[in-house]
Amino acid sequence: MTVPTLTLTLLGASGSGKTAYLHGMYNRLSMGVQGYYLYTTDPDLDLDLAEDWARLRRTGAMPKATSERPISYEFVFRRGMRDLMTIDCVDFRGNAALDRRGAADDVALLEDRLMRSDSIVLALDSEHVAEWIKAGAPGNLDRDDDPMEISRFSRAISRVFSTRLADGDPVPGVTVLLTKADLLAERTGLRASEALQTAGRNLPKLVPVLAGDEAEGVTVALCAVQLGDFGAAGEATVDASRIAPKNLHLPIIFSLRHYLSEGIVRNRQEMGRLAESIDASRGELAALSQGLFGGLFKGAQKNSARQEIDRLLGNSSATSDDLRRAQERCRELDEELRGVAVFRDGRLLTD
Ligand SMILES: Nc1nc2c(ncn2[C@@H]2O[C@H](COP(=O)(O)OP(=O)(O)OP(=O)(O)O)[C@@H](O)[C@H]2O)c(=O)[nH]1
Ligand SMILES: [Mg+2]
Repeated sequence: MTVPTLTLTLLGASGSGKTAYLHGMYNRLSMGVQGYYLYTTDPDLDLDLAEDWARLRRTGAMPKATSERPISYEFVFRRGMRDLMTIDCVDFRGNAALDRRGAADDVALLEDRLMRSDSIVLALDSEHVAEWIKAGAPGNLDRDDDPMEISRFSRAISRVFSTRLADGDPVPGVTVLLTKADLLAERTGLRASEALQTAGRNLPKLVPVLAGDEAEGVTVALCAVQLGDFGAAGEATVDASRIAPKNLHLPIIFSLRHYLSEGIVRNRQEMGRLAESIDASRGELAALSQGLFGGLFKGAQKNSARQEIDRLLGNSSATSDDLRRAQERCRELDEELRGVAVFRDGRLLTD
């Protein structure tokens, strides 16, 4: 099985915690979670990320706000000795998705990238999600007064969905990432798990494009992650003794799971096509073998029909091996993902 490349794009308002999440996620997964590891193909980048994390632990210095020059990462996701997936990830500043085209180079870059993304992560700051929960989880958030900028991100995402559907391509999997999850409990007074469940049940009201009736063909995971219990200040320097990473690996595991299941659908279709071709070639061979006459000429035709059948059978067995391996990996990943709320076609599958 060749190693697939997953194009992943992070969206979310400025200061919602995208860069911090990426750093924390890398740190967590480079140490390994249940046999899964992440590493960067560029060893210098691995050193940069490791140094940043060591500084955070030592001094509490958070990564800087992202500039108009997005930062590209190429990660490889590995299980045991096998590379499972390359993740092509670019970290944009939040406003790259909100500014006018022409305002800065990264605006067009992000738009183009979003169109060819396999996976989109929408970061929502738990501070604001908690406010929404406290207000009774209402629908129709005021477009002009939403610090999460959900309606503008939704428009960008739904443009991607409709273009992909029109081209007959699968739509990207989406993770709604509740960042700074320490604030869920702190701000709502609920237990974090209760607040998360409330957010899950009401996701169609928070982000209708992802979880409402209109979300046909869309798969969405809801994950709450945190780097630590830093409170709401959003400071450039936090209290290093309060670093307490939670769930940072789950969104990537979900992306891998979604990507593999898309591959399974394609593999099944391919198996169906191969089975039809094999039947057709066998029919041809049987027809050629029936008549008594036509000697030499038919012999050559029969040989070529036999060769074609062998070739198709070879392809079919390789595809079925791919399919079996992908199904096995999906089962393993499902174990990891137990407890993550997943929506398909706008309906909650798990809680
Ligand atoms: N309470 C809490 N605060 C966090 C956590 N993670 C990040 N923060 C705070 O959020 C701030 C902003 O995080 P960034 O990662 O820079 O945000 P961003 O989305 O990349 O911002 P832009 O690059 O401007 O779009 C950090 O400086 C931290 O103070 C967390 O787990 N808990
Ligand atoms: Mg950033």
